[in-house]
Amino acid sequence: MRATDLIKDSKCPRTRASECSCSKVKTVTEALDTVIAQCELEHSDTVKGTILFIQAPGSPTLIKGTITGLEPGDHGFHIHEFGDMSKGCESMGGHYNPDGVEHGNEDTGHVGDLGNITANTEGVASVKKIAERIDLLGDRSIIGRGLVVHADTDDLGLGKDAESKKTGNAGDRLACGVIVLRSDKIAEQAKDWATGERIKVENLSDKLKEFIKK
Ligand SMILES: [Cu+2]
Ligand SMILES: [Zn+2]
Repeated sequence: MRATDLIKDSKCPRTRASECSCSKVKTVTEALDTVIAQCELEHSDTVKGTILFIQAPGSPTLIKGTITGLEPGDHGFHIHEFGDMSKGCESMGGHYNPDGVEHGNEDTGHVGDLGNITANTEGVASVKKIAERIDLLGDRSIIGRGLVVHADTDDLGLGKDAESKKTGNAGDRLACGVIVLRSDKIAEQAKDWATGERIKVENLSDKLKEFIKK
């Protein structure tokens, strides 16, 4: 599908909105740029956070951010199918599952399965992931979809009940947000998250991989 077809669509397949903001990612994809997206968590008085997603062509997606206001411990963390917040986090649908598989871990479960994030005793979770199966570029781009933080631990599909293979028994949806394409020029945004210094776009992916592993 071409970008112009998406714009003509009266309903966005990902956000269900009347205007589709995800069409812009098609233009970026064609230009083979590094893409940066972000998600601001909403719908909670206590749980707050901003998560960044970055992908260079041919590389995994790097996910980084901080979430505060959580109960200490593990919390399920997933990409859900729709960036639809018309009924809060409940309208975001199930886990993003383009391959029609059962819920599980980051390697073999739903594409949207990002396992757990762990909050410390202060209720702060630092998120740093190299997500091999998450794409910002191409037909399986997660831009326009939803990100959800859950109340309970995701059992990664290893529980004995049927729900384990569906949702990982991760419980209530505490906070969520729509994953949006950052509109700012990538070159101007390409700063080393460790030092704040400007870095060359062509080295961005390696630099971030280094940082994320620290
Ligand atoms: Cu979820
Ligand atoms: Zn899942």
